[in-house]
Amino acid sequence: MRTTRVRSVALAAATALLLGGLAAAPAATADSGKKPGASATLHDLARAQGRYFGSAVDNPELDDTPYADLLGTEFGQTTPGNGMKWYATEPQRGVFDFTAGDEIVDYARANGLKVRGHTLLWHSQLPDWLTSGTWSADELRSILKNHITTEVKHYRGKVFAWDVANEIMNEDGTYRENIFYKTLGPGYVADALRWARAADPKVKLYLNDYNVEGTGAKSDAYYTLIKQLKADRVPIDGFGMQAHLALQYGFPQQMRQNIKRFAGLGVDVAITELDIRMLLPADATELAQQADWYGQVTDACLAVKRCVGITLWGYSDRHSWIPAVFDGEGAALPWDENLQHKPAYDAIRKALTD
Ligand code: 9MR
Repeated sequence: MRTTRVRSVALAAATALLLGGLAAAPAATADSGKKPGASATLHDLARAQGRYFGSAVDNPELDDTPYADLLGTEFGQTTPGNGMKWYATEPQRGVFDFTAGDEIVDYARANGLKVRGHTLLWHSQLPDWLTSGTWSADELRSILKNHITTEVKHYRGKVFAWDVANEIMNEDGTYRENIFYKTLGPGYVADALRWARAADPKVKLYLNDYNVEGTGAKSDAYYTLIKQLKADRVPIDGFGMQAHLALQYGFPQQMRQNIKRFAGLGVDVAITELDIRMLLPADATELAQQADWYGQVTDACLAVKRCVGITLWGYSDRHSWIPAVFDGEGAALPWDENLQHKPAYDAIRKALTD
């Protein structure tokens, strides 16, 4: 299975190169200072505005050649959907396996995409040995330090940013009681950031979460935390807003102002996992509203200089985490299941062009 995947990726990469450096060609357009033309990709348009436009990818999706080809041509950035998570990278204590993450890094390199690392620490998708063990604070601290140090060193120079800590806050702005918080207390966040910095002085270090796109208790908690980390000289470079939005819950309040206030703390902001789901079946009204929202998110990012880029959590309805998790919901991406553009695609294009 693994061999087949690697081979098909290599093949896709070779094809891309044979086709005349699809990844390199648009670069010339943007770098030459000319306005990208009608054939420009979303990433070309974003790059002309000093941003990247990307999409996550999960390893098995690389076997879907038309999907992988379009990912490699349309986008300038990717994030592994699962391949760099703890369960995948340290399946046994002290035994590391970077096969899945490396596969995506290789694909990204072959296609000229840069990579966000996701994620060093999360309450979910942890290996059983970690969750089922009983650890003293000293033991868990050393396990966490070793995990972060080893993974960050492995990907040094290969990822430009890390989601160091993912989803560490509750909706009410208190710390999530994950295994690290329960055993180590809130100081684990600063420790994690420091260990990541020690392992790679150049990579951008992010905190990342959902339901933080608008103002509210959860994004306030991150605002306060990042302000404190800065005051304490803890390395923190960015705040990731996942942006898993749903039409039925309304557009996040004051997204632009919220991005702006984080930028005001002296950190970058990235839209890291954008998708906009709806109740199925999708009708024309919902798709139009979705398009409007995609345009609004893009506008909100472009309005703030330190909003560095946008990543879709998969770009087509063909591969999306949503139907499996939210019964009766989906149609969340700008490309449909047949890799055809939806109204959302045109709305993003328009926002990136205007
Ligand atoms: O896309 C990921 C999916 O394949 C996994 O099954 C799921 C497990 O929770 O994680 C998905 O990605 C999540 C991301 O890592 C963090 N933010 C929420 C994303 C959607 O669940």
